[in-house]
Amino acid sequence: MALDADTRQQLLDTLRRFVSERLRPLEAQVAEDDRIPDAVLDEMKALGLFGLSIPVEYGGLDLSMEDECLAMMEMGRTSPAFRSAFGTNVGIGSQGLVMFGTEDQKARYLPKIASGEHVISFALTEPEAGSDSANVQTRAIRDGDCYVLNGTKRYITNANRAHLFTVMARSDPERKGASGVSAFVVERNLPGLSVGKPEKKMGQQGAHICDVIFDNVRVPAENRLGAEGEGFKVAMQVLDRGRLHISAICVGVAERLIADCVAYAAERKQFGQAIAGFQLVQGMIADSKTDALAARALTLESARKRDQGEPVTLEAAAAKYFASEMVGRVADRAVQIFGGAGYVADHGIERFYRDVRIFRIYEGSSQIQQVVIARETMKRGG
Ligand code: COS
Repeated sequence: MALDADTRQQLLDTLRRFVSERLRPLEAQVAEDDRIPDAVLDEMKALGLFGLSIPVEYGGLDLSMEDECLAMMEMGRTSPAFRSAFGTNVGIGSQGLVMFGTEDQKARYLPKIASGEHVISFALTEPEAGSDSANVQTRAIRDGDCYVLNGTKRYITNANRAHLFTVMARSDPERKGASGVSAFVVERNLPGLSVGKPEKKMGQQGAHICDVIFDNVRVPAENRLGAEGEGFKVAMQVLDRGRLHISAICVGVAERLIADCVAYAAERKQFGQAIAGFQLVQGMIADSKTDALAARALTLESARKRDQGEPVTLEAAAAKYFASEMVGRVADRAVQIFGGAGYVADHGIERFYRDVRIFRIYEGSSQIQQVVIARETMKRGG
């Protein structure tokens, strides 16, 4: 649902205030502790952040894709770990249910996902199925009124806090590719389901990824999402949407870094003047601003297209590809403009440089986006 202009502005103003007054002062501490304080998570719940994309009848705000992207551009103005805390509830975790769930499944799970009482993760990736996601080996074998799940999922965001998982598993072991895969909503407390320790990562401390292990987990057949054998398509459509959400975060982080660079360049003096006066510094600021504007326009245009009901597989891949590469360039220039101060930890610039690296990898690497863009372009004949 698209918000009217006033309500949208109110939401964006509220988020900007929350980010600048509440989250930014905590960035260093969250990175140091590798933990977002519970009080902050509670404030995010109260603001409705866990339910941004969930239909109103289940307690969410039901934002349009464009409004969700605008909201994520605000959230990008702080450490991306904060966004990750509710990101799977808004995006890849919940959207299988929102798009393909039955009325009963939605009524059972969405209200607590929207309120943030329950965290939901997206479990597609496996040790041998990263970019080649149709190669999932986790089995879901029908046994009476259940499917029995066995296998390991890897690098699953928010798994340590999750109450629910959207899981893609092979329900037909005879079929090797995408068509043998089905999707399920799986409750964390089922016997045989365990979660590994959070991985130590390069960046985004405070956001966690873990293995999820299924050892003869009996999942009721009524928890299957969509038809048997359609799980890969569920995952791909969820990712089409997720890639726009990630693009928007990349834009927000870039805008934050550009603002930091402008402020620093105005204050830092070398050769007797502020470095903002040097055209080689200005060139870097100009390149970053141009990059960010282009990514913002591409992301919002693609989001509007999706809101109009048009397929956006190509556009979402192009936005994710461009925006994630763009924020990498912007973060690199930020380190350069800050110089030595960018390399040491105090200003947080090196932290953002590490934080943004994952954007080129998760929800489909840049190389996978290139494959999708090329295939879709050739399908469309140009
Ligand atoms: N929407 C709807 N259906 C889609 C789709 C999409 N975006 N993408 C693919 N499909 C369908 C195809 O139409 C095909 O259906 P049919 O067999 O009925 O024709 C089926 O899914 C298989 O598609 P395809 O043959 O393209 O599968 P591939 O194995 O070649 O894989 C890529 C396609 C590489 C694009 C896919 O595996 C991918 O996106 N990988 C990256 C996964 C990823 O993002 N991982 C991150 C994990 S989440 S953090």
